[in-house]
Amino acid sequence: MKEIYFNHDGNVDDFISYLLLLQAPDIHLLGVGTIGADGYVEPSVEACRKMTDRFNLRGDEIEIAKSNSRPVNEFPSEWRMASYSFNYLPILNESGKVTTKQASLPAHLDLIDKLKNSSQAVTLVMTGPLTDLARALEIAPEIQDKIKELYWMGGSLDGHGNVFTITADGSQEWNAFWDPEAVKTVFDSKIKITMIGLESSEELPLDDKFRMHLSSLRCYPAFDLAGQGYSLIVSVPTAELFLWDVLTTMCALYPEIATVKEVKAKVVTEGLAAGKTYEDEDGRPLTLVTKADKDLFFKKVDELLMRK
Ligand code: AGV
Ligand code: CA
Repeated sequence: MKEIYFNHDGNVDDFISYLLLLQAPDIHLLGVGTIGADGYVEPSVEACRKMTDRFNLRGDEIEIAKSNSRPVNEFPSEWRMASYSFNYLPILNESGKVTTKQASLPAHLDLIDKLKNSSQAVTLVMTGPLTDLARALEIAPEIQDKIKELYWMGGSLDGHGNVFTITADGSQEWNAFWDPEAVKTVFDSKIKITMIGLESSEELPLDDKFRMHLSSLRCYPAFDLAGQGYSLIVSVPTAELFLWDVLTTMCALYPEIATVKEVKAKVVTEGLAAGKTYEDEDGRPLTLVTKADKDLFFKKVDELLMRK
């Protein structure tokens, strides 16, 4: 059975990724950490605790670890606010109590602890910045031997980014921009990395068709949460929305969804291009997801959300 540790940063597609991991059969979730990057960390921890109470179909023993990592480049607060709204959704508050616990250690130390105590190698799924993993590697580099592979939503290798601020040149993806040094630390490790960047995830827009599909099946609680959750965010031309993290999670669960290419890449850590990932023959080996089988992707998402 696939052993998974999930670390995310509290935006809506991070939460829906967590929902899919809770609903998936045939895996074991070893732990969950959340970092205050594209969300605020307090509501993010709370929402994950409530989601675990409500949707943990396998009954795994899960605690939610709160990160104390800090940004190099902060996300816009308008985007981060969705974490508060998500945490107030009625379906997560119906019972009036929260049973799932917060982990005793901060997220990077929880990661070390859970990896060290795992009897088998663990698949890491990360849908936010790489900071908690980078900090864990600095303290305990030996954990690399316990990491089977890392699926990371971040970066892009086709030269385009999604950061449009005065402090960036637009060539970088946000998760990498939040902490470029962390990307370098992880790239300098020997961990096997599958990168789901903008080239593949931007083929899956959060469009009205998908929203209507979620709505039509809201009689299933997980579809309802996904539809309600996504209603908190809207796509605008200057800040388009995609199923970035959900694709990453689905590729980790069902690798057959992804078409991949073996590449070598580096990351820029200084200046206006900080956070930019790019192909370089002296770079570190990466498995890049170039394309997703959309039919299979949506079929599997449906299967998971229908479980109750
Ligand atoms: O760059 C994509 C990452 C994903 O992990 N996040 C959103 C996903 O959780 C940052 C992001 C880019 N554009 C955004 C983002 C937007 N318009 N709104 C919110 N977050
Ligand atoms: Ca994210």
